[in-house]
Amino acid sequence: MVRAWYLDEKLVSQNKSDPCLTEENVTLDDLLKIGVEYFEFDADEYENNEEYNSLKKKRGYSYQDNITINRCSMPNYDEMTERFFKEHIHQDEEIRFILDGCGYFDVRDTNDRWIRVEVTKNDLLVLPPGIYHRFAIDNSDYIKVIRLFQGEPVWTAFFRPADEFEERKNYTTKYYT
Ligand code: KMT
Repeated sequence: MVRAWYLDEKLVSQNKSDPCLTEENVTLDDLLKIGVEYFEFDADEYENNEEYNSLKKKRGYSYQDNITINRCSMPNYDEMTERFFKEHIHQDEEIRFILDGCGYFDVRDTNDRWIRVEVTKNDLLVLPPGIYHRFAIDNSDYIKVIRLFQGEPVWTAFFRPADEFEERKNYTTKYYT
């Protein structure tokens, strides 16, 4: 089950891979209000899971691959994890289904505060295009995920400030009331 909470930025600056857990919990409804969607599927049985396959079909998630983030298995680990943790947007949805391990997606709320979303096995998270976010591996330094995408994948990240992008403008129009 996914957990989410407001971040204490001072704690993060000491160690980005620490949960930096606070008492300020965030619910799935709160996440939905900023366009972040959560689903749960059995990561050991997902291939024949009707709901998983119908979600993929309904959303047009035709592309799928796996990545594992871990110092030993990722050749450019330092560069990649640094990039993931730098605040950015994408022009498309970011869809990640966690097969194993643990990590944190930090997303900005409409007051520009960081919400930390802990993802573990069975969690599927969808970040909308244009949301400022970043990713940190947790202290165990291991996560294995499926990346889904609509059509040909584009992994380009636009680092903040990226307010001029159409997708960012669309995002703020939709969620900043
Ligand atoms: C991204 O684009 O920020 C990522 O793919 C994060 C790593 S997936 C757990």
